[in-house]
Amino acid sequence: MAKRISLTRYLVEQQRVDGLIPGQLRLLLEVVARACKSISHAVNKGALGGVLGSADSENVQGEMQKKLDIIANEVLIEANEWGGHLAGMASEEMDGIYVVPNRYPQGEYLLLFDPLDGSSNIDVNVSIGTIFSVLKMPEDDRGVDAGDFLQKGSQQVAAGYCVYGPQTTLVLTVGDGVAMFTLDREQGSFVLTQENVRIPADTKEFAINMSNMRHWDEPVKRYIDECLQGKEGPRGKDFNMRWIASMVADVHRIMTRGGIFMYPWDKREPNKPGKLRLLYEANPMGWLVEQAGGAATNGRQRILDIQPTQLHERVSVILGSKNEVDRVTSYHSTL
Ligand code: AHM
Ligand code: MG
Repeated sequence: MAKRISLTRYLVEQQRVDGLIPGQLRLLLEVVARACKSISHAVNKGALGGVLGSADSENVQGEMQKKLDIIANEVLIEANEWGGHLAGMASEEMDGIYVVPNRYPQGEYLLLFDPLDGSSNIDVNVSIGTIFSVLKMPEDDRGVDAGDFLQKGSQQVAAGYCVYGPQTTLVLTVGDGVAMFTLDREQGSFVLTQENVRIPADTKEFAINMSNMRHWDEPVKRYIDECLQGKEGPRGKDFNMRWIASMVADVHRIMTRGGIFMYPWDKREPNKPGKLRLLYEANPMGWLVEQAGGAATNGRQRILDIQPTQLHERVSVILGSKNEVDRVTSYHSTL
């Protein structure tokens, strides 16, 4: 029988054998995984657990919160605040940062997350997920503040997501490629199911919310228009389309079989750079995709090179199979 490698063992080996991650970071990742397991159980219970529906509150971005958005946020905070590995946390669902209370030891890491991505899919039983990113506190910093979180994506020391779908799968990078772990519910542990995840450089599948087409900018219109022309058009091949409306699930498909995902800037709210958030969504997903051989840009610049200026900053996102992302990005400089 093939040897089963648990997430715990994988992380211990990354620490011990490869010296890739310090002990505190290993502990942090284990705690995040435990929190994801608990969120997965809550998601699974659905109506039986009384967790569906709206929470009748809005987050800082003016979006209606679902009960599960709030539950997932609390699970992540409660799991992580006491371990001594963190200085603070920031979440898509909280206005400001969460500083680890004085009664607990302070660590040197910062944890950022979108506790439950794809909220519109919760009540309809479609895949959703948790996205997280880990940064180090800037050196010689006394006391954590929001500015400490405004680091480029290239500074991340770990990033991952957990997709709650037909299976619960945790996908992780610590800068040494991407590994996938599937939750074994009977054993209660994540088991390594794929290492060295690679995204093919070419694809025939795109993911974008087509209902926004009339609001897009020319480069995105051109790219999609060429895909839609199929074999008879300039691309000389037929394309397929998928849009799950859960970034986690769309990115997971790309991790599994390639593809391109776009949530570009559009003219609906011209002052907003996009819908998705740089710190909680684009940076962790951008790094994971790059670690799997793909690319991630905002059309003009590599996502990981963007200097954030605000905690809840939004960004235009184009990521996935490298040749397609390069093509869309090149259309931005020629049009
Ligand atoms: P959320 O974090 O509030 O769930 O919003 C982000 C989600 C992404 O997962 C997804 O790609 C996008 O919003 C879908 O948006 P739309 O409903 O406009 O297609
Ligand atoms: Mg989200």
